[in-house]
Amino acid sequence: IVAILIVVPLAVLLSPRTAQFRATFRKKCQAFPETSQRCEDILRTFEEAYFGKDSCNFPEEAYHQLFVKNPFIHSCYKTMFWSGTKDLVHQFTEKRDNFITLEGTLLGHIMNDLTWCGRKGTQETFIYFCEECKMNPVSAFWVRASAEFANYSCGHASVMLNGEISKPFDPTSYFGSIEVRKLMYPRVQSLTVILVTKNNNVDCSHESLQVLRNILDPEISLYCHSVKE
Ligand code: C8R
Repeated sequence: IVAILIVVPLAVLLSPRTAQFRATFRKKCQAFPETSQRCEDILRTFEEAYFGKDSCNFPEEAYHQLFVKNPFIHSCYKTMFWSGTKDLVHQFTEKRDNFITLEGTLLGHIMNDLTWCGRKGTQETFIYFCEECKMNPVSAFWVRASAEFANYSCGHASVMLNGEISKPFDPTSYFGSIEVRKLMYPRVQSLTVILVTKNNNVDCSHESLQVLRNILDPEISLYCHSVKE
């Protein structure tokens, strides 16, 4: 009985979840009327990236076709980045159409909150134990997507940072290690930090914003406002 109690749930966890994953993917893809006719094609291109591959040392280049075939179509000057403020930034941008986050774009919206991976010798999607290695199909997707999103941005960009953590700007985050480094003058003219705090005891003089200034292209103006949550 003990063996059954262990083996059966494990077998369920390790079995392919292709149909379930596809249903979720299609549903989220349909939310974009302008591309809803192409969802099957988008799904196929997406699956080609990881089908038959193991999760570890997964190359971000695997998603090259996905981004070539589905370029961004939003206004590049509305770009809103974030780090450590995922829920807050989406509450903020939901009500405003002058800002767009990666999750407001087709691929970012579909992949947000999903986990997926393949396995050698199968043409299936698995959804458990996919993120055990540093570079896995999920992290590789966000590496590629954040680089594409930042490369596409233009004009006056914004970023919402968390004033309640020790490093509101963390050079090892996706924002700090990928997006900031892709912002180049004159395509991007300024970056405005929205530093969110709970009780105003953190402000824009925070040392971690100096680190941001030092990494950002010197010709790009850096502005900052601290706001109370
Ligand atoms: N970006 C990165 N990671 C994202 C993401 C996204 O749009 N969307 C989701 N769901 N994730 P963090 P960060 C997941 O540490 O590292 C882009 C990934 O699984 O708070 O600076 C976006 O454009 C990832 O592991 O922030 C944004 O500007 C965590 O959420 C930065 O990069 C990352 O959350 C945010 O990445």
